Amino acid sequence: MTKTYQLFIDGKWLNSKSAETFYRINPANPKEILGKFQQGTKDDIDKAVDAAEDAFGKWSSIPPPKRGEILFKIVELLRVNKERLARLMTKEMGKILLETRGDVQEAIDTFEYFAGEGRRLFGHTTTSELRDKFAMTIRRPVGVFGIITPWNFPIAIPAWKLAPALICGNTVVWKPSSDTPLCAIELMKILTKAGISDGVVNLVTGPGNTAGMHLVKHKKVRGISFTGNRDTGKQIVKEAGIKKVGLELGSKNAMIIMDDANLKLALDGVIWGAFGTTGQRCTATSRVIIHETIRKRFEKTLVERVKKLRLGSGLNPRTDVGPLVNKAAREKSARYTKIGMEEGGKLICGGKIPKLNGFFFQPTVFTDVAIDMKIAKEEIFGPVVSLIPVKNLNEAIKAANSVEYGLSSSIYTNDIRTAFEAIEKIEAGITYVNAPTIGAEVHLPFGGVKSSGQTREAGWAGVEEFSEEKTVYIDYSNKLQRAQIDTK
Ligand code: UN1
Repeated sequence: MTKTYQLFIDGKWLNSKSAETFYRINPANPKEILGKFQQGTKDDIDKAVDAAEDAFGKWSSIPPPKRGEILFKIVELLRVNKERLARLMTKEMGKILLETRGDVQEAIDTFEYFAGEGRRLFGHTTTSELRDKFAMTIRRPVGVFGIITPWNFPIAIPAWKLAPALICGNTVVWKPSSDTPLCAIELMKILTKAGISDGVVNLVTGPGNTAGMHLVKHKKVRGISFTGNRDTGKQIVKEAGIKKVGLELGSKNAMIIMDDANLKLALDGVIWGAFGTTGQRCTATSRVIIHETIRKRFEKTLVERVKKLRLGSGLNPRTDVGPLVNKAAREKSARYTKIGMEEGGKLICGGKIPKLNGFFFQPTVFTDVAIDMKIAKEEIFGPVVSLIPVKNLNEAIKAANSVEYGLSSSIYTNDIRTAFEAIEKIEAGITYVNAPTIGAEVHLPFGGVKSSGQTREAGWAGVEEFSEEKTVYIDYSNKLQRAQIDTK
């Protein structure tokens, strides 16, 4: 019997007013149905926003260290449930257990970091140009926040948003991806068990273009935080009106490998960066910009390694690469492979849908790719990597910057001058030296430039995303003092 799951609004599990549902299946075994979920509607969003608005006064007036105590409880519960959640996540979106454990760990780290922020949430004090006057800033919550989260990090990314939203005193309406509703429901259960009170976090599953967009447009919603694709991001900017909007969008991350690099290390980096999470990270290494003198040697060892990668269910400890999240994602990888060949890229490995039950695609490598080809410019979000040969660092940086995106980047070199030049000149929110483009840590800012987004989240940046800084002047001179005028 397929279990039916509900929405969570104002502390209660409810059916959607639409009375419509959708199914989620296991992408490694599409016959396995994981559950039946509610198709939330605009009415459900309205109800959730009202609940969040009602809960705001009480929640925002709790001292932040007390809110932090609840976040620490969430940490404990996530720890106890880590293995169970990881297994469920592997079933729901396909990545291997090693990685789903990492995903839950990222949520644990995030809640722990922000629980501690309850005792900081710093504003600052500064001088005044007038005598007997004090100047400082304090942090205030924004209000009701709408958060819209993707399926590729179905517990970690919600945590990046929920933890700072809650510690700063906001209340939340959360619309998760329809590919991972079960992970969202399980995380919601943990939040309630930890003592998050009614209306503070409300969960509405359902379609992005109706329920999600209604949340974005909603007059009572003061902030939106979205992680997902560029086109939805563009639409959100258009529709949100005047509210705080945070966007983490796609990318086309480049790894530069210079002729002096440790090639064994770079090889490990490409394998992990390009094929980890089956290439489905916004930080995935999708372009390898490689010095032409080492290119042939590198290609050979890369193909040998890629051919050894074992595809299969992520629950099997021998599996290296799991399935793509759904059929459409697999079609996209297949479509871009075809495009790559038509544009003159040289396919040296993979490129096919293997004979496996589930949405698998072979880890795929193209070489001789030019920067103006579609496979070098557009986000594929699958296990497809393109090698772009270059003659020197200048050309490498130019190639890295030739795309519209700029989230993560990396350079392999043993020359400190080369490394610093790349750090300075690559247009991206993140640059790794001698490490792949994936693997951000939760206490540092995360986010991109150009079409990758306009936000930084995680760490202190998360506090800034989810709070307003209020400026406070306290004049204790007992007379009218005019700034810019009475300054002698
Ligand atoms: C994403 O793919 O949207 O840095 C986030 C990383 C992970 C987060 C990825 N910690 O790869």
